[in-house]
Amino acid sequence: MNGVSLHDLSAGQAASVAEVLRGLQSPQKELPCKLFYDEIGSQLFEQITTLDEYYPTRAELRIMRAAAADIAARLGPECLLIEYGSGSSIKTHILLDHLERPAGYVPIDISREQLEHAAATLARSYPALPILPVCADYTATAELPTALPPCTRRIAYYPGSTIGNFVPEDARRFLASIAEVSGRDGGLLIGVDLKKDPLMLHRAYNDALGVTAAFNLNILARLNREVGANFALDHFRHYAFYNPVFARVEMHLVSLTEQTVRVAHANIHFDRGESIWTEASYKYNPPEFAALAARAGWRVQQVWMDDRGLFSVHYLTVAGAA
Ligand code: AVJ
Repeated sequence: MNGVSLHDLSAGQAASVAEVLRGLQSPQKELPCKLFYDEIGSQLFEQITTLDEYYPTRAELRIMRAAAADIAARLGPECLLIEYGSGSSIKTHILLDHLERPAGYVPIDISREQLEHAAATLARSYPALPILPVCADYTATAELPTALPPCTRRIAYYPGSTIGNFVPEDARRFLASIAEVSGRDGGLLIGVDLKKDPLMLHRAYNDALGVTAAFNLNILARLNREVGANFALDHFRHYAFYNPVFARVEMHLVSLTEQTVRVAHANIHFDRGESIWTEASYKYNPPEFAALAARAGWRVQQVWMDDRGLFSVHYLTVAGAA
């Protein structure tokens, strides 16, 4: 693998039975959205990013292309890039093409196959760049297992508006833990999806080809494969909508019948119409995100948006640092 060696903290990355059962046995059934990203789910997500209706990826790429030189100037020379949820690392290519003598790249992802593939691709494009991939659930462990190469400053990169998948209090906690890893001189480059026409949001999570539905339902297929569950996928409906009270898209899997499903050693009962909540995707206006980040010890230095105002990329530094 081009001399790239991977740190694996994922313990085989199987879904944790205890965490799954805790979610399915609570009054509002829920499953953690990180379970979407097994090999099949990561491929389905890559397909989502190419859909006509799913605007965020294209909007963020447009911002990154237009602002790359600006961003690189902000980040400065010899920075160490630490990417949370690196996925296919496409946006990272744009960044690395513009950074001045980057000290290294640390991609962190829960999907081992995708991480290996992305790290190998980057190693071919940037043969001199130290790449230190970490396979981990970064929501559970903020600490990095590797000795990091020396650098001018550590830059956390968190694209894709994945911060929106946390409820705001968890988002604050996660941003605060990133500040710990980055240190006093650290920076954070983060993609944040913006509030907008709710019908546009609705379409983005209800695409005509049904890829988002397949992505949502794959979580049940995964439980069938990995923890000995017997979900009948055609007895559940993908249901996604924008909730303006909470400024979030909610994705659910709604039971179409009264049914009992075996999950590991437990029986889970569903009433007709009962849902499993699988994902929240919060949307922020720039001042709202700045306020959230401030509560985590970050100060916004600059915000870039696409010309249609759909998406934003924020650069922040640790508040109180020089
Ligand atoms: C890009 C991971 C943040 O909330 O939009 C896409 C994933 N879920 N369609 C998002 C997702 C449904 C997603 N993230």
